[in-house]
Amino acid sequence: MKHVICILILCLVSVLGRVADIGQKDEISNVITDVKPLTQQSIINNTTVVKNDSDNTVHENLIHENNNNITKKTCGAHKDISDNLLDANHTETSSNEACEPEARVDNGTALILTPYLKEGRIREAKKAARVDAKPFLGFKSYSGFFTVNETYNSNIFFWYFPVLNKPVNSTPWIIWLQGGPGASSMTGLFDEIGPFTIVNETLKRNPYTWLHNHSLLFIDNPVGTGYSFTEHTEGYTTNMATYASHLYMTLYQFLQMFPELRTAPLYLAGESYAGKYVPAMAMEIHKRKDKLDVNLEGLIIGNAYVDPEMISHIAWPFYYFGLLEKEQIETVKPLIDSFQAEIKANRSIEAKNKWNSLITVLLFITHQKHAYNFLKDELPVGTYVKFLKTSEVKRAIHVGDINFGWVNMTVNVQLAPDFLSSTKPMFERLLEHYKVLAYCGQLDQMLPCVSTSENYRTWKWNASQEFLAATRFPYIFNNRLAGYHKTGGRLTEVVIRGAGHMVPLDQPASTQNLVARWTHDQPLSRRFGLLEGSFIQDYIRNNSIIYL
Ligand SMILES: *[C@@H]1O[C@H](CO)[C@@H](O)[C@H](O)[C@H]1NC(C)=O
Ligand SMILES: *[C@@H]1O[C@H](CO)[C@@H](O)[C@H](O)[C@H]1NC(C)=O
Ligand SMILES: *[C@@H]1O[C@H](CO)[C@@H](O)[C@H](O)[C@H]1NC(C)=O
Ligand SMILES: *[C@@H]1O[C@H](CO)[C@@H](O)[C@H](O)[C@H]1NC(C)=O
Ligand SMILES: *[C@@H]1O[C@H](CO)[C@@H](O)[C@H](O)[C@H]1NC(C)=O
Ligand SMILES: *[C@@H]1O[C@H](CO)[C@@H](O)[C@H](O)[C@H]1NC(C)=O
Ligand SMILES: *[C@@H]1O[C@H](CO)[C@@H](O)[C@H](O)[C@H]1NC(C)=O
Ligand SMILES: *[C@@H]1O[C@H](CO)[C@@H](O)[C@H](O)[C@H]1NC(C)=O
Ligand SMILES: *[C@@H]1O[C@H](CO)[C@@H](O)[C@H](O)[C@H]1NC(C)=O
Ligand SMILES: *[C@@H]1O[C@H](CO)[C@@H](O)[C@H](O)[C@H]1NC(C)=O
Ligand SMILES: *[C@@H]1O[C@H](CO)[C@@H](O)[C@H](O)[C@H]1NC(C)=O
Ligand SMILES: CC(=O)N[C@H]1CO[C@H](CO)[C@@H](O)[C@@H]1O
Repeated sequence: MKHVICILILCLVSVLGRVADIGQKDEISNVITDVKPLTQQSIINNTTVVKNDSDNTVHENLIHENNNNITKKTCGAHKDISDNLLDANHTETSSNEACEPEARVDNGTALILTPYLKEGRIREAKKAARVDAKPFLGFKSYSGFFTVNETYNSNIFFWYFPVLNKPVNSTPWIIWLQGGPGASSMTGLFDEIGPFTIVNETLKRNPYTWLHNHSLLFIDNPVGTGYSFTEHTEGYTTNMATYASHLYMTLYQFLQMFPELRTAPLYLAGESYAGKYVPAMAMEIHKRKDKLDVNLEGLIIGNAYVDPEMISHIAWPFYYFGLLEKEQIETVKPLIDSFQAEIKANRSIEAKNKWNSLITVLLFITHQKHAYNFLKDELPVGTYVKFLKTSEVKRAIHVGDINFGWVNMTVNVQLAPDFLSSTKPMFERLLEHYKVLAYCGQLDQMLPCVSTSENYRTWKWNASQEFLAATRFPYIFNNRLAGYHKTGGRLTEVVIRGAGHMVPLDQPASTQNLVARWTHDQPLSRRFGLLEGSFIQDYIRNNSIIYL
């Protein structure tokens, strides 16, 4: 029984780009029940503090239009700017007290940057966000929070690394969004593409970091994920419009602090459930491109969940990989049928529950612990959490005493109504303006390449024919076959050999190379000119006698 429960827990977090620790039952069940009421109601009912005062420039419209009647705070009104901070305690401050917002970077307080930006204190914000490089092998970085919903005091955590030894304003930059929903982008940072990783409890450089050729911005999204937080149960995200708008507000504020990135080519990247976040954020940027001065060039998705069609045939790859026999599929068929019926009826929450059950059963029958790489018994992920929770690190990255969970199940459950949403129509629009790299780890069972690939072939945009007609080439890296790639009509599809769900974790070297080449418009691999359809037809004609 325990086995099943553990697997169920695993499955609850399954489309995530990450896997829960087997055996962490207690932690997870705590998480599920921790939708707790706000402790300091007055903060919420009293976010509107004072109107602007003459001696301060308050920047209007910092936040998204929806928000523009909310907070105007000034020092002149003798309200501490920290009213907006997590531990706000409405203490009276005397009138002759300095009205500079404090850089509250100690363990006890999170660094909320929004109040600085509202007052145009950009330089101070940047200074406060600067991370002490000492605990991080000397890498320069910045971190902090941006408020995205003042009513519920919802704040998004970011950690930004400017590119090394290259001009920031012209080198491509990448925004990384983990899947989940509810998985922290710190997994992307420490276990996949960031400059350092934990090896045997020690921080080590990651030679395959994407930072060599890009500036990197990691965002914990949606609210409640990783170090991002909200103070109210209503603050959780339940739909695409909300996370799209929160991501946009985060970017808007971030660019005020780092305007040098406005000209640098921007790529939005993520895996798994980020197949929704990435295009949703891109659409928001696209719709507001007159207002937001940014140079969006493309989208990168890995083993992405874009459309319900991609998950509806989940049992078959188990069968084709030889893990499940036909008779077993027959046994599971009633569950498969009922899962597919929920998809057809567009019932998100029910479909998600049945999908969880189905994977639980498939893993149980096949005696697997997870479905992220069928050649690996264990996934070496999440070992960074202990390091990230140390006092020294928390102080350095300005997160105060905010709780960190590498997967927040509350976020995961709250977003269930979004489970069956599709971003396929968004990709169909975005491909007319931006390029898209869709890579796929071949050994993944959650979002297997065959399912994602078949879905891409149903996308209709003005150059879909070019994509369908394009030749697929071997992807050669270090003189070895590393996968396959195909490009047509701004869409590049790559299969990475020997990788599972988390491609940069399993094949870091080839993935690093692939992404850098793609963002720099370089050929991905040596070309093999003889693989066009017509040549293959000749080849079959000329050689068929050998085989028939
Ligand atoms: C705001 O205050 C009212 C009472 O004045 C209370 O009923 C309500 O629950 C509060 N709202 C929030 C979001 O705390
Ligand atoms: C805010 O400040 C501006 C310029 O200092 C002033 O014109 C305006 O009336 C003020 N608004 C309020 C609500 O005090
Ligand atoms: C804050 O979030 C709530 C719940 O999602 C939403 O109803 C409200 O409009 C948001 N407020 C703003 C200012 O965006
Ligand atoms: C924004 O303004 C409207 C109209 O003045 C008001 O009804 C609403 O409560 C305000 N929203 C917030 C979050 O203050
Ligand atoms: C808030 O201030 C009051 C009065 O100064 C104090 O008693 C209380 O402990 C403070 N609360 C926190 C959370 O700091
Ligand atoms: C980690 O430690 C174990 C045992 O001490 C050792 O066998 C292993 O080689 C180490 N791994 C690395 C990458 O250093
Ligand atoms: C999940 O997010 C909520 C809201 O920020 C937070 O209260 C809770 O502690 C988080 N859980 C974990 C395990 O991080
Ligand atoms: C599914 O339902 C959601 C609302 O719950 C709706 O927005 C969406 O358009 C529906 N999708 C389909 C394919 O009918
Ligand atoms: C800082 O956080 C650590 C644990 O993360 C805790 O042990 C310590 O007491 C905290 N320090 C302060 C000043 O809150
Ligand atoms: C597709 O549409 C975009 C935007 O209108 C245009 O720039 C592009 O050239 C078109 N591509 C093709 C192949 O027609
Ligand atoms: C990536 O950066 C490395 C180190 O600076 C450089 O050698 C390499 O050419 C770069 N690759 C691309 C595609 O720009
Ligand atoms: C709605 C609400 O709780 N408003 C309170 C805001 O704070 C002031 C004093 O700071 C109270 O008087 C209000 O009742």
